[in-house]
Amino acid sequence: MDYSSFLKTAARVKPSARQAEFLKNPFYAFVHFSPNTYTGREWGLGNEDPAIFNPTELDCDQWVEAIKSAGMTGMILTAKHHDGFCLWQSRYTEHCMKNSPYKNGRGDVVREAAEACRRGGIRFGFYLSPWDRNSRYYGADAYNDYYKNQLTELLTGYGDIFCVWFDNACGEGPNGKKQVYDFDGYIELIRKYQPNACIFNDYGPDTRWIGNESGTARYEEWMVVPHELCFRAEKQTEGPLTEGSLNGIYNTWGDLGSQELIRYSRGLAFCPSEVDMSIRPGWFYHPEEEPHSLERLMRTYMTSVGGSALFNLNIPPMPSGRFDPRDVQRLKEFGDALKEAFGQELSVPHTVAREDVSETQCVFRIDFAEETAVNYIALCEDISQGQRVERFVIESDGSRLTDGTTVGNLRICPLKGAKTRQLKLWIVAARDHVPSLDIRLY
Ligand code: FUL
Repeated sequence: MDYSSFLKTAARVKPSARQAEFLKNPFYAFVHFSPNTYTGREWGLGNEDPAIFNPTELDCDQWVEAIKSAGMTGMILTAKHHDGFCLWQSRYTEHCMKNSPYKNGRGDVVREAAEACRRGGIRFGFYLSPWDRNSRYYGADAYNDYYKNQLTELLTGYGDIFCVWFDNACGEGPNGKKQVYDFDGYIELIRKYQPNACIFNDYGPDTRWIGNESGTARYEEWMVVPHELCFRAEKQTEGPLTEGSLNGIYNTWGDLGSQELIRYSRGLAFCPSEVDMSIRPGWFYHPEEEPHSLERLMRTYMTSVGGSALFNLNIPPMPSGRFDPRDVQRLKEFGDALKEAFGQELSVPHTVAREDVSETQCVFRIDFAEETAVNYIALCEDISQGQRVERFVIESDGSRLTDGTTVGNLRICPLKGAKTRQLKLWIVAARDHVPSLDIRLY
């Protein structure tokens, strides 16, 4: 295969319908709630007494309201974390709400959260930790059945699920053994009962881990990545173009999608990355911690959602079962700041004209009726066609304002109120014919 056909093949790696749908709402919430909330731990030991889990003022509507105030459109609840405690009435274990004093052992936090999401018009999903430090089955085949039984309870009892989240954490269980997870079996079950749910795992199939928990996204983020990395996603091409190997590729690598890298891949997959970060240092609630600054949250949004990734922001409920007022306030400030920045597109009349320069280069000329201050320009590729743009430059009245590499799902470029009569967006390199681009000005 010659180099240009290789790039065209890479440009044609496409999202599934479920991924394309998911990418339309890239900002959603994580909620970490478990016995850890009452012990101050981040990873529970698995031998916690279920009686300590006792939210006396549980208010999932308060969660949903706070989540919505930040502009988030979904919630993923830790139905079970590594400590193995189940936030619902599981038939398969006693280590669950049945033995919590909450509602005299009849409580179901998963149900309350799912119903609050439905009432509030946001999507609901769950995290079911494969690592389980409580289950006596852990370390044997029986554990995979146990896990699948619990998955089935969650997939069939709580309405539409938009995301099933699981990591690869695999420590020792109560009997000192580690587990070989049947991820293929888990995925099959999710597809069977909730075919529209996106599945997050470090290695795909539908979304993948950004590689850190500090909210740091890559400057150049590709949704088209080597199947060697996302081996649970569908392999859509053959390879390699150049003999070599990508052994050892991992989410923490700085480059996961450039031409220089993918030429060694044995096949490419479509798998967007998710930035997962907590609003505070810990995933679970610790009263002494403070929420991150508004500035940090905005920066993370700009580089994740605004850098073609997804943003899953965790808010940990307090032992009472409510969000901390400090977090509620920060979420509201965050939502207000996002509305202020992106609530309304520029109203100054302008025209956009496209001129193709070569097969893979073009220029968009934006002419304003009058001199206009532009804070942001946001670009979106038509990703149903794949991801193509590799480099772009933005000029104002002949001088360079900014430049960048990938566009993908969304690229937000801050222009800091630059005053201009004419902007030019040069697409300097693309993997195939430059796709139709949606250009928004703020
Ligand atoms: C990790 C877990 O070990 C952390 O406790 C947390 O749940 C984070 C979101 O995922 O794998």
